[in-house]
Amino acid sequence: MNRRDFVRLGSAAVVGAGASKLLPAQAPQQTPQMQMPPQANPAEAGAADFTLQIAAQIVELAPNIVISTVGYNGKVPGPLIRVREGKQVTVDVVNDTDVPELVHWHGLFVPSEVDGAEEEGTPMVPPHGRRRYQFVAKPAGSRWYHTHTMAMMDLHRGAYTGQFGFLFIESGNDPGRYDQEVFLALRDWEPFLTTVDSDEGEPDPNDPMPEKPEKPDVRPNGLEIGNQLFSINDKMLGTGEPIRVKQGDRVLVHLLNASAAQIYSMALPGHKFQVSALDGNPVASPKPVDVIQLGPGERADAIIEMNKPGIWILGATRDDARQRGMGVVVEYANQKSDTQWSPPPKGFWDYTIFGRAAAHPAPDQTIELAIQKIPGGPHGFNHWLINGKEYPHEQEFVLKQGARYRIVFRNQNDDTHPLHIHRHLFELVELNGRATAGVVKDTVIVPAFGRAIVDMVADQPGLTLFHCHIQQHMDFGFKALFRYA
Ligand SMILES: [Cu+2]
Repeated sequence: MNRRDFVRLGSAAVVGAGASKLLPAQAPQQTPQMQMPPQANPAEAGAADFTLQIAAQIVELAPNIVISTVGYNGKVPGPLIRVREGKQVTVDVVNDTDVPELVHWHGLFVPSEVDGAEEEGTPMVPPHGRRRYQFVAKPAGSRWYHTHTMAMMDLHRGAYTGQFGFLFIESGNDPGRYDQEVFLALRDWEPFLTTVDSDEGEPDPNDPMPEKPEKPDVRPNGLEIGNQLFSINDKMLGTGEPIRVKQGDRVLVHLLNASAAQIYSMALPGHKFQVSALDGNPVASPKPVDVIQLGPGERADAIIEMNKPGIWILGATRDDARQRGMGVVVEYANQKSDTQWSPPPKGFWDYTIFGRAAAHPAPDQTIELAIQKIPGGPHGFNHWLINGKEYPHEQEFVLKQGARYRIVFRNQNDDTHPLHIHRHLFELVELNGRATAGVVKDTVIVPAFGRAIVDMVADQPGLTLFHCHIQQHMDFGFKALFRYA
């Protein structure tokens, strides 16, 4: 691999001044990304476009705070993979660890055999072995790649490791003017098991909780995941390079929650995020918001207009997470002030504000998925049931190719879950009774005792995994396979 193939994302992962419509004469700046050579036909040539080497590595989160994990190519996040939509992509994965691995291409339309889910039949990358993944890059937008192994009680496997990276698929459509593009992955480190649940902030007092049972479950809760350290990409707040801006700049941020367990809300005091895409898919009604909330697996693309000079923290609204590293400094040119943080105006995240008035074709069939918790089950962990059963579900969910399904997620427990369906996109129809259209996602947060309804067209034949993107929930029963008839 030569130097051009890889980019060290660094603290803020600033990958270059972007396409500026206002500066048409300016030559595009050379950006150090992994770009596909346009002329190559690597499958014939035998060479891969990209190689991911899975190996143990250390990450210096801050001076004197160095953790040990497993990552791709010695970097966390792994290399930014940036390709044009429709391109055939060949990725060689070399596994320099002692355990079988998988790389999942999150949000892509790829066949089950290359999707990177053992449940769907993707072959493992054997310990000290290698496998070639080949797929067509689609659909366009902010996607990502990550390991999909089970971790169970081993907090040094699966999504607890540094095996994740950005995968950006270019559409060629006009992204609008921006001066700088940054990729920001939210992460936590050094997980431990605890009976104390992380503070996810105040619940919305107006949350209708349509799935709340009449009698509360009084069984004691099982062990939850806590974290000691937090970062954006590989750096704790204040230790990496700041995002350097000038007044009037428009900064395009690609946010990814790459945590195994935690939901995060992010803010930049004095500024708004103009949200244009969720999970990489353009939203019907782009809107400015003070806070972006992301569950594990989710992404958001937003433009920030830099019109409040100073030195600011773009950080987690949760104080303990931000104070222990989740943030990055945004520094205007020629400013000498202290680094500032102030809590954002009060509000609650609502996907439906990015939609339009609801109008959905009638579905061919409705699939109900009721999610229940068995608190503090075997090993002291909560176990998870879908329609009364832990994984596996043998023949419950059979899809007819081309049919439109309305899927009702009934979250009948007191936890919030980011629900992910592989290899497909779905459109939000309703969240806790609020109707919407034009919000297309691959992962949706269903609040505690909440209900989300989505429409999905069965247009990707093959085994399709559905699961909670919280690693511990997936490992302890919270997954199911959809099959095509
Ligand atoms: Cu969950």
